[in-house]
Amino acid sequence: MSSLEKPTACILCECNCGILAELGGSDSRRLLKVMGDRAHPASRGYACEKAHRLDHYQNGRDLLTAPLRRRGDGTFEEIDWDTAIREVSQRLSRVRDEHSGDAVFYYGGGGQGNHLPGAYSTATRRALGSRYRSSALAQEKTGEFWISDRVMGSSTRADFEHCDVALFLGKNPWQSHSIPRARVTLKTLSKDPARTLIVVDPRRTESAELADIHLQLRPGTDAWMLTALLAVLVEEELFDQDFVSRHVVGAESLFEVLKSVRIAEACAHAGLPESLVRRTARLIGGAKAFSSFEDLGVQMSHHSTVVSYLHRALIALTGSFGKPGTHFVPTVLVPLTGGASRRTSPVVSAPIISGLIPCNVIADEILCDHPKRYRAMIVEAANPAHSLADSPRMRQALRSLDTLVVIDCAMSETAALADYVLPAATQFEKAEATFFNFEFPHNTFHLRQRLFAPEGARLPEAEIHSRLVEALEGLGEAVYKPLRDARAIGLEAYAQALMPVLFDPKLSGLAPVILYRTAGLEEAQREGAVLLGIAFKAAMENGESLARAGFAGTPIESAIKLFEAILNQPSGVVFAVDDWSQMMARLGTPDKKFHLDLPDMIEVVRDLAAQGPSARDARFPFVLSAGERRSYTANTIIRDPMWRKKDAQGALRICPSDAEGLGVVTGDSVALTTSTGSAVVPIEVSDTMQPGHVSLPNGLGVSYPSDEPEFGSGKAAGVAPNELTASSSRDPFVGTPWHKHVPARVERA
Ligand SMILES: Nc1nc2c(c(=O)[nH]1)N[C@H]1C(S)=C(S)[C@@H](COP(=O)(O)OP(=O)(O)OC[C@H]3O[C@@H](n4cnc5c(=O)[nH]c(N)nc54)[C@H](O)[C@@H]3O)O[C@H]1N2
Ligand SMILES: Nc1nc2c(c(=O)[nH]1)N[C@H]1C(S)=C(S)[C@@H](COP(=O)(O)OP(=O)(O)OC[C@H]3O[C@@H](n4cnc5c(=O)[nH]c(N)nc54)[C@H](O)[C@@H]3O)O[C@H]1N2
Ligand code: SF4
Ligand SMILES: [Mo]
Repeated sequence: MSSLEKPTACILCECNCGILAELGGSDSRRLLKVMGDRAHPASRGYACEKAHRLDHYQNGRDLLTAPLRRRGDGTFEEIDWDTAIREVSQRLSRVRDEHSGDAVFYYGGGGQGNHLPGAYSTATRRALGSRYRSSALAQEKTGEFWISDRVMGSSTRADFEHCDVALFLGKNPWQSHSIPRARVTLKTLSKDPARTLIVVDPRRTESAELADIHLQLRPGTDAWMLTALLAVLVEEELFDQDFVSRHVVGAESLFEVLKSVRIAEACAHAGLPESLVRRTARLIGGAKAFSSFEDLGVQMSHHSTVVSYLHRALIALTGSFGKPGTHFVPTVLVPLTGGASRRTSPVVSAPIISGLIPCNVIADEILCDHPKRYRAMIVEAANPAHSLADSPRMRQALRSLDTLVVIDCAMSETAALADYVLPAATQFEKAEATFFNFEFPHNTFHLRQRLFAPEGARLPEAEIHSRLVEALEGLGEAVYKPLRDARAIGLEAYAQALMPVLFDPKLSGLAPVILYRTAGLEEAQREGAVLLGIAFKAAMENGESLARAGFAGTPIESAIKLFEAILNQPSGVVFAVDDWSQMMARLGTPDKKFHLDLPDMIEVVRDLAAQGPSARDARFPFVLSAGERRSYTANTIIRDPMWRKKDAQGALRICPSDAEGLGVVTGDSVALTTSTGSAVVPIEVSDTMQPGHVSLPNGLGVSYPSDEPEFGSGKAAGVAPNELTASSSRDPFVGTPWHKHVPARVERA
């Protein structure tokens, strides 16, 4: 490692691969060169092509440099931090005092790699009495969380490195990753004749190209495909009878429905040859170790929650849990998953899963005269004006709020609508970390140290929340001073002095800020302070896993050892070591069994088996998948369109016969229309697509000040997918959107 090579992580997807960044340039503020960091315990030197373009994030032209306040005429003016903190805390506390903290809604808290803001924001929310919140997870994963919680009381991940049969359901890991070293794992699976890679996707994706079996079903028909697959398992007695009798409750009620399924018909509904579905069922049923992963292709499409249930049934009935190469429950530092709470949303009574309001009802919860509507909103490290369904209505909702405060490092579509924009340090201008830690049996955590001082007036979120909490609660030296004195003695004395704070009902909710102000960390790691509290909680809950990783002792001792290791290992640390033998005990159900007798799900499976997919609206003969992950897409984390080495305008992919029917070729533009809106977009004719299906990339259509004539100053490159989606098109149980199945019309432009 040269002196200019600094360990950090890529922030463009949830893998957060460890990288070494070579810093330089005239101002020494550029990421000149990036390579995979072999010392990172999970990615072990792996990085994909996107990481090489991170300088476009750090040096984006629309990064904010000062707090902004909206003027009466709608434009922004720069203000100083003292004014910003005073006015924001006054306006938010006024909403709280007039209507209760429930009227202050919090959205975001982190993107793909920055989860410390969410940890600090809990203190601000506590100070405001704000209880309702949401994040991107509530437009993708809450169906899976809800079902997993009901079936097994926990959420699982899978061990693709050691399985002999791998299934990707509505997931294209070649581009989207989500598992460590995805391309290496896919290629290894593909090359090994003793192992089978199965991909379920209506497109022939890069992952499907490598697969032994590609189930290229019709969009939105996964429920029929899975029902047929499970019915074959039952009919041919391919399921794991021993596992089912010992570890599964209620399988009979599902079996009863599956026995009545007309397999040939269900396969026909999915557009798949029955022989291929049977072959797939036999491979999965006969697997020594079966691993699977479902993602947006099913979670954002018809019957999403039912598909999550059928997927869980496939895991349980094949006994694919708790042994190498199958599914496991990871030890987590901060739990991100959870079941339904007893409360519902205040206006439309939507379910709250994992503590999150369904994203598709947020606009409904604002745009009404209901006394309990949200009147103020804090948006942090998220861009809901771009990422949530029906952007025109979302903009209307955000504009109608009494107060919108946005904490972001760039002038996002959401920041552009705010009353106050608070400029955050970028992820390389502060210490940051991800809580997407799902490795097994060795689980890893990486606190990245800051690479640069924040530019202009940008501040780390930890500092912003501390100032807000101090303004709201009068928190200050009376609390800080004794803790700083203890810290001067050592970490042990400090941790002891913290105990009364952590157990004080008034102060415990403000602990992240107290830690930040008193932990006395070096500048490059300062935002890591909250991790001492998180480590303590982990030591209380998962002491044995931490001890096996070398952090043994009382919870305080264990937490201090882990905290020190996190600070001293700039490429990441193994914080938990587990064993397959503990897995059954990790099921969160009271009897430690899988529960497949969910009457609501079984009823839907029965109904679906009796009928086919619903007929298409003749006005919209195409299915649009709005938001495909491609080589140079990363949500809206990088806003400069020049970061994309290819496909700068984000072409709409369409199959050759459909293109021929329209009389268009690659590079021509078409008009793409849905019930919500219309856009003109260039096409790419691709034989990876099937007739009637078109696919638009994710994360495009963000505005950016650019000199490039092809983009025009301040104009957006490409189509923002949610100008075309509808918030009513969503799962009936949990409210997740059906972005992958938007009825659309394609015409020559
Ligand atoms: N390059 C890149 N990587 C990313 C991201 C990014 O923006 N860019 N974003 C990250 C994030 S936030 C997430 S959540 C993940 C998402 O990762 P993925 O879920 O893998 O991403 P998508 O490309 O949105 O959808 C996966 C596939 O679903 C398929 N699909 C569409 N309709 C159906 C259907 O009816 N049935 C089935 N079975 N499949 C269908 C699509 O053809 C597509 O190939 O990616 C992460 N990684
Ligand atoms: N139609 C359609 N819509 C989709 C999807 C789809 O497939 N189709 N995918 C959905 C999915 S899976 C996801 S996860 C969401 C993602 O959507 P969002 O969760 O809304 O997040 P991002 O687009 O990742 O935007 C992240 C924001 O964080 C800012 N940011 C970056 N670094 C920092 C930082 O250090 N601090 C702060 N405060 N801000 C920072 C960026 O400037 C950006 O404005 O989009 C969803 N929307
Ligand atoms: S985009 Fe994801 S897989 Fe690629 S280098 Fe970054 S974190 Fe790793
Ligand atoms: Mo996502």
